[in-house]
Amino acid sequence: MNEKFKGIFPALLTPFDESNRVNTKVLEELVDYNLKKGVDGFYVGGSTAEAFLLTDEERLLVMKTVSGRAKGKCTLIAHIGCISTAQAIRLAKAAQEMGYDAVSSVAPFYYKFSFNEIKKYYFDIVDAVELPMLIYNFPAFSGVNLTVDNIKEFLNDDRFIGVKHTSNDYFALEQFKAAYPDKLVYNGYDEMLLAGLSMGADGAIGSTFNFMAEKFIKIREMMAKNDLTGARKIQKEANIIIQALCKVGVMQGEKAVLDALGFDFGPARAPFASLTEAQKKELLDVVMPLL
Ligand code: MN9
Repeated sequence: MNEKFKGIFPALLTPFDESNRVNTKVLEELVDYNLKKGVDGFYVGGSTAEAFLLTDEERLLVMKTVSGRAKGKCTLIAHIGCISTAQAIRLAKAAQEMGYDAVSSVAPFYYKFSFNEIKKYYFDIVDAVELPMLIYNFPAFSGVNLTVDNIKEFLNDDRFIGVKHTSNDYFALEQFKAAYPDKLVYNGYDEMLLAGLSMGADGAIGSTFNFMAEKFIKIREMMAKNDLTGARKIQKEANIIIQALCKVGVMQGEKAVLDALGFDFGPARAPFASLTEAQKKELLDVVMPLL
């Protein structure tokens, strides 16, 4: 059953129109573009989608738009994480109605909840819906580090299918996989996919996959054939791009790249600042020749 969850999953970005509304048409175009490249699925409504800068109604619209376009064509995971349990359950129930294959959530953050509170948050969600849950561990942004021992308290339950590990602690990634070989571990930092795969990741969820999924699909194929030299060459090329994105702001930069590729993507939502023309030029000069 876990086979369909393995592979390369773009964490979809959210396009906005001139009035700062979610641009569903461009989102559909982005979905089609990536399906054509052969991605295995989509991670919908995550950090990369600016989830915490969207209203719940906008998050539902994003989920609906993607499922309407991609359902039946690939695997769909909805990130429904909120810091309120009730709000997260509302989104999770909607994901179930829309036909998503799984839900995922970052740990509730900001109030420094105890681990027991965090644990109850996740169990309340899986008790409320039939969909399996993928834990999203992202200590750098959420401020909550779910340790290997913490994660084990979830993975012992069948309803938890695995963990999206956005952390450069690759020892922890290896420890999850060693303890639970049948559960899923997704690599979270695209610039270290090679490391993640070599330590046992089943696939990856990433923001730069929005516009260069083919590179990561190839890295995964090469690693499966033990072609480390080939995989390294592509990772190196991708990392020149990611380094340029990090310099200007990853999400803003990715949107500028998609604009340059012909998608009417618009800027990231405030307080994210728009890129200056000089920043755009500096970025695109590095990125476009490598795509
Ligand atoms: O989902 C992504 N994390 C965020 C994972 O966007 C916060 C990554 O794909 C990074 O954006 C990427 C660049 O650091 O690896």
